[in-house]
Amino acid sequence: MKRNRFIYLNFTFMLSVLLGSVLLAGCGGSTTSTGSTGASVTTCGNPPKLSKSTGLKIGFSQNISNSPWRLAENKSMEDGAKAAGDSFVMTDAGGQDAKQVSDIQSLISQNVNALIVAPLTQTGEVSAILAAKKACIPVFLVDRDADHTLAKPGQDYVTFVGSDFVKQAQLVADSIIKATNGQAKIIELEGTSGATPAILRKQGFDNEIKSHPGMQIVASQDANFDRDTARQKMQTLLQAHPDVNVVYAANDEEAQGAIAALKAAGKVPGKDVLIGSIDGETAGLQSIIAGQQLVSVTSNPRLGSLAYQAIADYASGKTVPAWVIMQDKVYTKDNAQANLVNGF
Ligand code: GYE
Repeated sequence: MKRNRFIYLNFTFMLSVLLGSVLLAGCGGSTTSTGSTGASVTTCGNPPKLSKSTGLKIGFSQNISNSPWRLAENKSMEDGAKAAGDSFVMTDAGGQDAKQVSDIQSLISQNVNALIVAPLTQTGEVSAILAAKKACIPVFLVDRDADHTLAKPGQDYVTFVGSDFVKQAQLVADSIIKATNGQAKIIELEGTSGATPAILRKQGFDNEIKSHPGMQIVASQDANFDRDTARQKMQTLLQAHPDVNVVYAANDEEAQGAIAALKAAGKVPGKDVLIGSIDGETAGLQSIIAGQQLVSVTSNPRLGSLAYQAIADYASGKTVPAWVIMQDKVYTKDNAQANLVNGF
């Protein structure tokens, strides 16, 4: 009797173990443990391996779709999926970290094979990136990176596909230093607070002008990478600093806002005030051609081909570098017209 009971208990135990693992596999879960570094380690790889290599279901989490840059990026991601023969689901967080976290969670529960995430900020989406890892879904960050002290490329996510933001800002600074002979009173319009390109573009610009004592930043404000926010901030800043002769804007949309505010204040952009920014969007190129903007360094939004190449390489077991760098160009009056076709 005792022996029968033992066999029975043993049987139910084994049955529940079996059932548990079937359930876990079904929802794409994994067993996790905490390694010596405190980082979570999944049984499906660090980062998780791709469960298949063709006919993937790709989830793309966009942080906001409010500008030509973002629309060009969305198209590039969708086109890339088509070209690869993958299916594509996209979410749009409307500029809210909390919404982007729940978007990513929803893509995880839709059992996507891989996630492409354009995080709004460096820290805001980290919890969701780690949740995807836990659910055995490899994550590819595009356009903006995450804080490496909280989530590491090559470990928690596969890679960051995007531009060298420090270099972009250095190139803008170099153009401005040259055009002003190192004498400038500058208004700096920053990008969305906490976003990688905002942080690194400020760092790159501020460091580059440091060795030129005649280059002085008189005011620096967050304009959220947004045209109308920049216009309003610029309007107020111009009242306090009517003698500025340079605007450095973190993207072309902000530069467009600054140009509008300068015109409204009776100033001639491109003459009274030189403007430098980043992106290479059509509006920026047209402003350069019209003599109203000095320079725009590209930040190519068409990251799809690099992203899907990284996914294909990862699926075939090739090593994907922690950073897949998008190469950028400098647009000035010398090449703006010829590159108008590359605008967006
Ligand atoms: O420069 C800007 C956008 O994250 C690199 O974000 C991107 C930047 C881009 O809003 O226009």
